Amino acid sequence: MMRGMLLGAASLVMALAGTLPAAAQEVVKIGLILPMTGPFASTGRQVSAGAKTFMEMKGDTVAGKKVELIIRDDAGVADQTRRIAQELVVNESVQVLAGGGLTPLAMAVAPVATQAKVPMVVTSAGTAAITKASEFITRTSGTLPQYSLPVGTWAAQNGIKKVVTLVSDYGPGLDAEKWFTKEFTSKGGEVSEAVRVPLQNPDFAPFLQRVRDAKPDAVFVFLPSGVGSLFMKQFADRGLAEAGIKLIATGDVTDDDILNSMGKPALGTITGHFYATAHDSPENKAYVEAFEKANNGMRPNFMSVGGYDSMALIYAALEKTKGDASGPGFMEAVKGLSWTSPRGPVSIDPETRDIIQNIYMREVKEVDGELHNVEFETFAALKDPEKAEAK
Ligand code: VNL
Repeated sequence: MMRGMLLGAASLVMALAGTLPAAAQEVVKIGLILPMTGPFASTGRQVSAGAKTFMEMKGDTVAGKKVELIIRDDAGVADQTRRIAQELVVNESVQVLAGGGLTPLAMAVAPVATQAKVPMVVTSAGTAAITKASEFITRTSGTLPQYSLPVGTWAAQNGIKKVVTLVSDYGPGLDAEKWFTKEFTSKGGEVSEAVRVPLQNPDFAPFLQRVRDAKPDAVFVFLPSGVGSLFMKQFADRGLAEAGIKLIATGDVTDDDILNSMGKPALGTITGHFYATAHDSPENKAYVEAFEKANNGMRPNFMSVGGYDSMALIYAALEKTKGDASGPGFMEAVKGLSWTSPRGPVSIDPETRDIIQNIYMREVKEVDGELHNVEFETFAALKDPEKAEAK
């Protein structure tokens, strides 16, 4: 009898010893797949640095679980993104996927997320249709319709009558062209020509000549992050500003990461976007400070905030599910989440799983000897217009 009790107590102690450390070490693995090399490496560098900054600021545990971030390079090639996503889910037992540096890369993950029921948090890509490709996709960047519509409103209200649009010829560019044009023309403006440039290795010169010949009041531009400096140089070389053509764009063109290198020709450019390094809030001040300290003074751009907020979203969802990362429950938890981002207040639209956020109109100005996107007007709590229209 006594011996049995002792044995029972001993095995209870052993059982506790066996489970406690294991429970304390339970891990949630997050697979972040990004273009860390190739022409869009700046996006991978910024997104991964933003995600890591979140973990440095908020710690690496949530809801009693240890968070492990696995970063993989897809070099911007969609077939690789899909292969890496599969490999991470099957061999590494990753419970949440994140990344999607460009639209084709985000789209490549959609079937993997659906099949494996693994959530995918899109940090960067901006084509509206992406969140429709899988019930398991949510997004912390935003959509090109969201960034472009306010630029159309602003242009119509600020004496611009005739515009030529110039966009990269793929998903986000076509979305930008459509929503700038729709808004601008509905308010009385005229879009006289729609120019589309190739995504890969663009030479803007012949396209800028077409813009110049059309003699518009302004050219509205979307180009993916990282391409803006080359464009700005050719815009200046071709003398479009001297010809009286104003540059208006989505903030992807005056990306904070490379804005300083663009120099004087960038001054006065008007853009719409969700994040500027110069955004004035205590949350952003803390973010910029932590980011620059951890990254040798590198300036955080909007891509980094997509990365930071992907972790903010994952942490908040896991808190809600008490650490359970299984797909369907996680996706339910994501719907309606809200938090204060370095960009301002954000929430996840429970109907579309896309992000609801402020879009700011900004002007490139010199502040303390550096170029910045300086916000001057806010379009508050915008939903993705493409999905709002479809309803
Ligand atoms: C996309 C959209 C890519 C906006 C971007 O930079 C960007 C995309 C790489 O959807 O492919 O700034």
